[in-house]
Amino acid sequence: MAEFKKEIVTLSEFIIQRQADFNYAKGELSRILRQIAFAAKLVNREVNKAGLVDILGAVGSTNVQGETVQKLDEFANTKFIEALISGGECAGVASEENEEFIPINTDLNSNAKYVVMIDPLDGSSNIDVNVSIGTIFAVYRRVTTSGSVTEADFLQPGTKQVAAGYVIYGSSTMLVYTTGNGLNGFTLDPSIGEFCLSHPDMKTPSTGKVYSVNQGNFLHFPQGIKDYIKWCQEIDKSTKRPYSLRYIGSAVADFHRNILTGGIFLYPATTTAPKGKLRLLYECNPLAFIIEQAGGKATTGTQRILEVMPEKLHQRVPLILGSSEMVDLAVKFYKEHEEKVAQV
Ligand code: P6P
Repeated sequence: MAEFKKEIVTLSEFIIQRQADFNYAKGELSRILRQIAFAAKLVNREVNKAGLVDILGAVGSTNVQGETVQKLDEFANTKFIEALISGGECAGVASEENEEFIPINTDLNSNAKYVVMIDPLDGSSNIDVNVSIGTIFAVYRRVTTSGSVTEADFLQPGTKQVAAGYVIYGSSTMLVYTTGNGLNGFTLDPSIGEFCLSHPDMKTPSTGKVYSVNQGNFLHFPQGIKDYIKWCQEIDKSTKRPYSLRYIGSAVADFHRNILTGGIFLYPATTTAPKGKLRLLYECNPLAFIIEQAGGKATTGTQRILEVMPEKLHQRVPLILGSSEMVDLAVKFYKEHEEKVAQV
């Protein structure tokens, strides 16, 4: 009797299988997810050629056909927005690349119920040095009921997300997403051009031995964060310290490694960046939704990220996220000092 291999589950098949889990049974949210995956494949193809661009014409110049060679983050932005428009289910997009949100008012999207917030190519400055980069996205139901979307459709708290995910363009390209029923990772098989289920039901360890922070900002951190980082560096066998500092400078790459190994990522407020650096709508909220689905936590230091009420499209917030026990301890250090300062 022939032995049959374990079936390959493609992202498309998985979305259809899981449609029943979620009230996107009508297929609208499925189509948005499939369009995002399609655009990710186009971006992946260009990112992988990035090193060759100099031969083909430096990015931002014109190529032999006289076409402008787009910067890759602009290229990525264009491809994700075009894919969302052609999917017919997206009423508007807020992108890191665009100062204002983009209403989608085509006939095809006239009944669209969803809006998407996206960082099309986060960490793009790392492309030239061949470091992993990523796409981060969040999907919400629109709150306005007809006509063109308004800013209110985008200034929703992270708890209202119906889906979130990231793509990491690394040694392999993966798409990891959640619709609130667990977290699943798919690895692109270039030989068949399909994202295939490779990391079912992802969970992050409750603790780890890795902390990710830009140590160069140490002197500008709040005292409580400095105290926590010093704690990570102390020698203590019982808690497997000192921890290792792993910081790639590409949030998706640091986040993805820490989800798998356990760890904590910190981008706190500093004297030079009083609100932190990472953006609430299309970086912190989707990563917070994802990490919570994996059993981890995400906070500003004083508030659960998903409960922050957005005030501006490109709002920055301080971010501490990762393994639950590590986040809890970092917050304890942070609050202890804040309370001392308050008592002074
Ligand atoms: P810094 C990339 O520019 C990014 O937005 C994130 O991907 C990354 O985590 C962070 O900035 C790095 O910032 O200030 O440490 O270089």
